[in-house]
Amino acid sequence: MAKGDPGASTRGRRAAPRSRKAATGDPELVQLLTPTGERIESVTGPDGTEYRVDFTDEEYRGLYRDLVLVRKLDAEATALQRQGELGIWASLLGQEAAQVGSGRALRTQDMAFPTYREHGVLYCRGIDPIMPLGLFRGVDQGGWDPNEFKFNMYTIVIGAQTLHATGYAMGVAMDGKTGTDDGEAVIAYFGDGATSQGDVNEAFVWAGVFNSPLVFFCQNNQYAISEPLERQTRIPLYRRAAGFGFPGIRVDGNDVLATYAVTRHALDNARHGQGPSLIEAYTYRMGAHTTSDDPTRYRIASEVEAWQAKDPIARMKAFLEREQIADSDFFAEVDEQARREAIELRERVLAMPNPEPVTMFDHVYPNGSPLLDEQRAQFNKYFDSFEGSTH
Ligand SMILES: Cc1ncc(C[n+]2csc(CCOP(=O)(O)OP(=O)(O)O)c2C)c(N)n1
Ligand SMILES: [Mg+2]
Repeated sequence: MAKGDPGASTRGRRAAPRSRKAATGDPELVQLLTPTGERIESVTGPDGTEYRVDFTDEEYRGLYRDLVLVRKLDAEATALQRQGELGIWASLLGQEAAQVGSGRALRTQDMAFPTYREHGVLYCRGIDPIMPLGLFRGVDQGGWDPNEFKFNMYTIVIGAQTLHATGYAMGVAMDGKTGTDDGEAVIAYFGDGATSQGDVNEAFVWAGVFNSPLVFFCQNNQYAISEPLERQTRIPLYRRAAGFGFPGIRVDGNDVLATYAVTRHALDNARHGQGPSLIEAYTYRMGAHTTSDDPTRYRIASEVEAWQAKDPIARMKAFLEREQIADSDFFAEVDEQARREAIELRERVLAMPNPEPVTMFDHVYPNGSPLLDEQRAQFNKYFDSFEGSTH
């Protein structure tokens, strides 16, 4: 995986794409890389903002590597669940560009609040991918230090993290950490279904009224489990922002370059004290909601096929090939790295020790509680009643 911050270095920059300059076909969708891998030099958003990226060849290759590694690790986790090694897995298949593009747009000091599907953002934040697997294997509580990685805990309660992010962002502003190039911004991830939750709408109100340094990043993957988008909204989701008094924009979430450009712009506005915004990353959940779901029950194969033609990795590969930024040796080397990392991840998952059952009572409260102590004692007595029990 490419380390560091794509777009931050000024060496070896590609001044302009070698492919044709084109205007975006859809004014409601910011796109810098078409599904066939053609580069669009820049796109002007509805408010006049010009979106472009200015990457070196190495940075372009780094983004491709991220996309491939994230997809492979996700596929390995799905396989592990199918073999009974994880309790459940929420795959990000199809959403790699939305996550890598936004994840790489974050600066080191920015704080992210994820859902349960943000494995690609987690990866970009430098967290060991084994961490969420412990959670989904049920052998630990999936903990990492949010302050160390600037990436909060996975949140299963739909939309709740948008309120946490809003409170956190209000605190960032109150601490005077905005207003400069080094200011801190906050990003809250959530899905299309979450936009129907009260929590998310309350977060919009508070962030708007307090002009908080927050980017609401909605991955519209077209479904909330089996509920399609048309059951959530009658207008494009990004337009809801206007009603809360801040800007909204829709980006092609299968385009890692446009997602990066739009997110970086929104984060920079936030860190400079210009308040929140909503990004709707228009994408598609190519797999099941989780491994417990069977999407063939509620959607037709032709829809999935239509989105496969918009695959985020295939278009990036087509671009790198067309522009001769990468050759077959590079692609083979990335595939080999992905294969090695997946094997290593599998070995580490299988080697994870089972926790002692009584540890489920740990970490519930920072200083314990009499009720919990009583329950622990009852549990120990029950557990000891089994022949040969040790703990
Ligand atoms: C408050 C709450 N209600 C219901 C659920 C059950 N649930 C889990 S995922 C999900 C759908 C979420 O859809 P969306 O926000 O589009 O996110 P996606 O899973 O598509 O990324 C629901 C209803 C929950 N976890 N939390
Ligand atoms: Mg969804």
